[in-house]
Amino acid sequence: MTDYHYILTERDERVGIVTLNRPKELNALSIAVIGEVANAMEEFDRDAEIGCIVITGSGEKAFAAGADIKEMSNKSPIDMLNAGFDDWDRIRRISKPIIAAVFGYVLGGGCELALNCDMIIAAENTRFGQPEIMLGIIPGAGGTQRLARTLGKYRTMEMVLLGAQVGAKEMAEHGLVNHIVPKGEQLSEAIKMAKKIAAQAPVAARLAKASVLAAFETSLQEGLAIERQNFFLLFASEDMREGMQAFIEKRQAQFKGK
Ligand code: CO8
Repeated sequence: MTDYHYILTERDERVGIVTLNRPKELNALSIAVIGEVANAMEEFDRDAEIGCIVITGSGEKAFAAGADIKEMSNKSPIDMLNAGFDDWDRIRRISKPIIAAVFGYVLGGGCELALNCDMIIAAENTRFGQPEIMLGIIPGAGGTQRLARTLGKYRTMEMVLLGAQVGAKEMAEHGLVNHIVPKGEQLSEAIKMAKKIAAQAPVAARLAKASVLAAFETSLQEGLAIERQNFFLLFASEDMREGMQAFIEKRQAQFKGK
């Protein structure tokens, strides 16, 4: 693996783990941090030995307290345009499932990074929020859109107009958090779930993710067509033959990602 400055990467069996590693700055997401996250995730995405990715933060206080305000404070629109924000889109295009293991403050870009993931495991002390309005800006990496699609208009307005923070319990009630766990257990719980995903047929897992994400981009009719095409495509995979044969022979399937 490449050496990174602001993140840590490790593997646990078939799970690739990315840890934001600026605890003194509450894991603030500078442009360099997001670039490294995108690079590390792409590396795991290309790696046939990895079946699922987990992202978390270091320290006790925050998964990530947002984009780096000190870095952004004197930027012009053109600076921002040239700053490499395409890295957010690279993270959005990762094809393997990603689980966020969050705790403490999950604010601004930190909240948007978690929402970019496919599942969220949250410690019970997690506070989600989009406080950008208090800095004279608005969310810029998907917060208004992803929250509105799941939380609905009114609660999202409260988050983005007041910067109101929302606890893990309420986010879970609205379907934005998969599981709430005691503080300190979020990473082990996320890895446990990631290992189960990584044991599935890899191509099916990728196409399952792509099909679910299509629901956010398409009409129902188009989304159903994408699902059906992906369903048919999997009948060309060796893993489909193996999965069904293993069921018939009452044994564990041995998937190869082919
Ligand atoms: N950026 C830079 N530094 C930060 C950030 C941040 N977002 N958050 C905290 N820090 C730093 C503090 O400056 C402090 O540093 P120092 O010790 O050198 O003074 C250190 O981390 C510890 O923070 P605090 O002393 O403030 O800790 P507290 O426990 O008192 O407070 C809070 C914790 C409430 C989380 C507080 O730090 C805070 O409000 N942070 C800012 C939260 C915020 O406004 N986030 C939104 C940022 S804007 C954004 O995310 C836009 C996303 C756009 C995405 C890009 C699209 C293309």
